[in-house]
Amino acid sequence: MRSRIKSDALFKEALNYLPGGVNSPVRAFRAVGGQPFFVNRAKGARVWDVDGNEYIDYVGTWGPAILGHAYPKIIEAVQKTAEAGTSFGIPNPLEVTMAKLICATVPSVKKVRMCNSGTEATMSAIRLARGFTHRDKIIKFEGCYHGHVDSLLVKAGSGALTFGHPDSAGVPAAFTQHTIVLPFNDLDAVQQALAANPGQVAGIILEPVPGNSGVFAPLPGYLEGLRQLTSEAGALLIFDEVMTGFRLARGGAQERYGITPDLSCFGKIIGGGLPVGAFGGRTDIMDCLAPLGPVYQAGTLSGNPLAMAAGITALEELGKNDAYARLEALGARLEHGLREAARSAGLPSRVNRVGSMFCAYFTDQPVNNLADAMKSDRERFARFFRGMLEEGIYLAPSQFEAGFLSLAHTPEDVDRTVAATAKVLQTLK
Ligand code: HOZ
Repeated sequence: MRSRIKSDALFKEALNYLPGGVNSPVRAFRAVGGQPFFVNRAKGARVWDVDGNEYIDYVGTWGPAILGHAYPKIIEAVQKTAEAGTSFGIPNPLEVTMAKLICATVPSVKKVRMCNSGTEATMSAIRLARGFTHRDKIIKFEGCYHGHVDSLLVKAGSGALTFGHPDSAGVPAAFTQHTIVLPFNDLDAVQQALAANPGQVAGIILEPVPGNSGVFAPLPGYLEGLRQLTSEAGALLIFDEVMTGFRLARGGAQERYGITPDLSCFGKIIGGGLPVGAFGGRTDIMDCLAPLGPVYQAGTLSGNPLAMAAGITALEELGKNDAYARLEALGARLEHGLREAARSAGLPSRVNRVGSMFCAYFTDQPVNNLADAMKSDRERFARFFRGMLEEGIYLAPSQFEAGFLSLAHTPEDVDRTVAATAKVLQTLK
């Protein structure tokens, strides 16, 4: 057993001062058993805990670390920018550079507003969709997670699902009465909901590749169908690309699948590891935002120079050296290896992967939506997680999260992970 004496002591102390000992629920390891470890160093594809244990990291700070941890050019950009001031609350040139970069990389985004988290981005995009269309209802999908926005915490994924509160306490029923929740990958359900609520649906928000109930892909024609149905209904199509943006292709899932949403939400990668969010889209919609229009949205730290400097560097680096082809090759190698390991162990499993996002479920049925994901044997997943951790491989501590590859992972890291998987699976039979 790895020694975690220092981590355990820190967690004991943390429990006195932080609810559950953490600042974000999934980190508490409650879904997988055991206690969280505390990290004080990360580099490339590795993290080290305070007891000196090393792990190959497939969480990547929940997505942002696509270039690897402590990427030298990002560190340099943040240090240099910090010397000139950490926050101005006055427009700064880096905001313009960032906005131009996002608009140039994601063609559906003609104008963008920076904010401070993915939650802020989706919350603001929903408000904007409602203000623009003068309609109230929003369609979301089971298992999709759009941050901890009141009206979207309905059948939500991620920590809400992990801890059995997909509909959170503390959200008045009145706040979700305009939220329609449908199964993912079911166009008929969308068609029926739009027909049943004529002229009332402001928008449909979705993770184009859901990554908060594990990972599942849109079936062929699904995103195209949503695009067509929303256009016909006068509703906006809102892609939550907080996870998938700048990850599944430089232009995100919308580039990968060739779909043009009306609004898009971003976070994670565009901050290069600093807190950030953004939403953007069609000019006529974005111009409804204050100060031009009546939809209010604001933020003291929005466009923060440190976050802009880190994010700009990350996005520029992702434009170099076949970054996405390399991520795809690593993903394919991992997918193949995990499938082979499960086949040899004779365990029912499904490995879902889109680009550098992946998830393994312990079920023999295809996983295309939340109901399918719920068929996975979560007790077995928990044992798998703990076994992998002992082997020095850190996966997300919940069945309902995505694994992320980075450009710092090597084929050797992947092979080591596959070998560890094969070993751990033998113990799960
Ligand atoms: N909601 C995040 C992943 N889906 C978890 C963030 C965190 O715990 O840091």
